[in-house]
Amino acid sequence: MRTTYIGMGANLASWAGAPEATLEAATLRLESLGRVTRRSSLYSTAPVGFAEQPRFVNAVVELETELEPRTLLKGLLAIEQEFGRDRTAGIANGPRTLDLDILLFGEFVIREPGLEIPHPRLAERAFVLIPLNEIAPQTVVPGVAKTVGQLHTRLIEAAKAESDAVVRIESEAWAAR
Ligand code: PH2
Ligand code: MG
Ligand code: MG
Repeated sequence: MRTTYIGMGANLASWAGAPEATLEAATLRLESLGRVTRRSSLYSTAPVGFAEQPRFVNAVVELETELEPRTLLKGLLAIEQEFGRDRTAGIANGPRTLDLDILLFGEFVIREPGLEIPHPRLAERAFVLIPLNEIAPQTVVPGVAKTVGQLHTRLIEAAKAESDAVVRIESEAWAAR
């Protein structure tokens, strides 16, 4: 059994409803790939990489799984598709109904086409590090030999100016557990 952390993001509505409802419904679907043992708060975040799109809703969940990394990745892509993920527009960092990224997979370091663990942009993305730090501050990020908490502190000190980049939100759709 491995402890993995899955980054979740959405900024378009899906059949499940608004992004908040999509993330809730997708979390239930993640139970088909393992056991969801922790979840962060929800955050409203400014889009990174491509500005002309709605704000995102982001969260991170902890998933205990027996699956191999490639199998987990396939399962995540299938769930993205269930929620209407359309990759045909081809805009890098563009709008989406659901994005599920493997952030950490136990102690694994994998650098293969289509499968990079830890997530290569983890340390620079507040929309990932803030929710991840909420549920796993002591977890060591393999490869960089720093904890999530250390990376979080470094990023927050560097990015103090952008105050509305990541804002914690409350949603009835996202049961606090
Ligand atoms: N995902 C991206 C690119 N930009 N910006 C925010 N705020 N949240 C995201 O989840 C996100 C993004 C690529 O996956
Ligand atoms: Mg992503
Ligand atoms: Mg992705």
